[in-house]
Amino acid sequence: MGLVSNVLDWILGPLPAKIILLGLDNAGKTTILYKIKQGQVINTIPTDGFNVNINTVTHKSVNFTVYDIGGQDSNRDLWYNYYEEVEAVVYVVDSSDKNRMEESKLLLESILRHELLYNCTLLVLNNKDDRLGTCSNEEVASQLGLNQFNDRDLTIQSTCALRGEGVWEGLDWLAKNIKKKKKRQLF
Ligand code: G3D
Ligand code: MG
Repeated sequence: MGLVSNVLDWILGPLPAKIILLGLDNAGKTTILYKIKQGQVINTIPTDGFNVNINTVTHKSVNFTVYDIGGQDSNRDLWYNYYEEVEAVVYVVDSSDKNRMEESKLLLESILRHELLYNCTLLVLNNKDDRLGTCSNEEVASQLGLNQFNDRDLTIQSTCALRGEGVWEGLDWLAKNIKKKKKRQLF
């Protein structure tokens, strides 16, 4: 199967996949985008505190277009403009910010309820794990109520965006998952 899969990767070339980085402000989204960046980051012009950074990253035969969507919740209507054809949501949590876990849970629920994201894969990045007294993956999974999303492909990965730790492991998982999904659609 490994050989067949490798030949398919070669024939298909890098698969395109649009992913969106979401989460509360200050979680570490922009730090993550810059840590994985290849080439130039495109920045939209900030309007009313809303801005988007875009970068394309090729990793493990997947050509990710990564959208880092910033801005307050009050601008959520603008976020929806980026939900079309999204393959995966990368949801970033500040594991040291225990006071905002409930807020983060509500935000994640509202995002995943959106009809355009009904079928997308979910990668939760439990960020800032370099800090003392942070929440473990299990604690964050429980506080975000991730088990309610078990009908979709999901995982949680701890990261330290500042040092880039865990971020590539998260992308490895996404690449594997996205390739599997696309091959399932082909056959
Ligand atoms: P956002 O895009 O989600 O709003 P940013 O968040 O990427 O702007 O990060 C917010 C702050 O958190 C930044 O600090 C950034 O350096 C810090 N940060 C991001 N990732 C990590 C991490 O893994 N560990 C630690 N300790 N800090 C992190 P400043 O001081 O620039 O506001
Ligand atoms: Mg940001």
